[in-house]
Amino acid sequence: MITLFGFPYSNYHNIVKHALMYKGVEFEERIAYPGTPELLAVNPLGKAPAMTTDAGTNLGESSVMVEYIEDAYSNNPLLPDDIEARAKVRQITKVSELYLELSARRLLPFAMTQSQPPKELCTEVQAVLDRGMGGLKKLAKFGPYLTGDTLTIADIYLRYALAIPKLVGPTMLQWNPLDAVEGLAEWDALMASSDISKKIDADQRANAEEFMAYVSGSMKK
Ligand SMILES: N[C@@H](CCC(=O)N[C@@H](CS)C(=O)NCC(=O)O)C(=O)O
Repeated sequence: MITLFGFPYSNYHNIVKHALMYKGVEFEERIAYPGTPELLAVNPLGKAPAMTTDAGTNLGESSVMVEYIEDAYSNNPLLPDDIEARAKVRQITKVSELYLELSARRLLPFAMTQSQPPKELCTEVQAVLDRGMGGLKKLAKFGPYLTGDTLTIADIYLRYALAIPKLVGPTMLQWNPLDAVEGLAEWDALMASSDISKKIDADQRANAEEFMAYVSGSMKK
């Protein structure tokens, strides 16, 4: 059985968890925080999430894990058969990761400490977010899912990638990411309405206190 290491407060962890749940793959969720010996044993970077496959292979990087799950388990496909269409799904996934999640993540330390980031940093981050959103505007079909009538890896990835822009945007950039692309707010609500998303969001809320304790403990070190 697959073991998923990480913690439910993590948006990256939840990408992999959502894919496993959607595909109906049995897995054990083992709570592990970044940099701990348990996580370092399965991911040399010590980042969450990580995963041990049925065959005993240790994997890191959420996008790699999701692709592995798709390759290893054929039920409830998360990628289309057509290779051109598969590449378009991966393009949206990559845009979500590189331009929406990672750029906004630069403001996360300020959100955690409730401090104001430097203006220049906000300007830099906003420029990358605008570029990513500009790309999404052209790539997303909202039919109702990002590439048409079927949920794919891109939908799962964007849902959790958006968590960080949603967190830092309104307070630090006076910007709501859901207003940046027509149809995005409706898509976001649709994604949130699934039973899987509800379970993942509830698990995330339940992990908040423990995660905050981990953060304040690791900041004191
Ligand atoms: N590119 C990685 C990013 C994972 C990541 O940054 N996870 C965070 C938790 S949400 C983490 O482990 N942070 C601690 C660190 O960077 O040391 C992935 O896709 O899995």
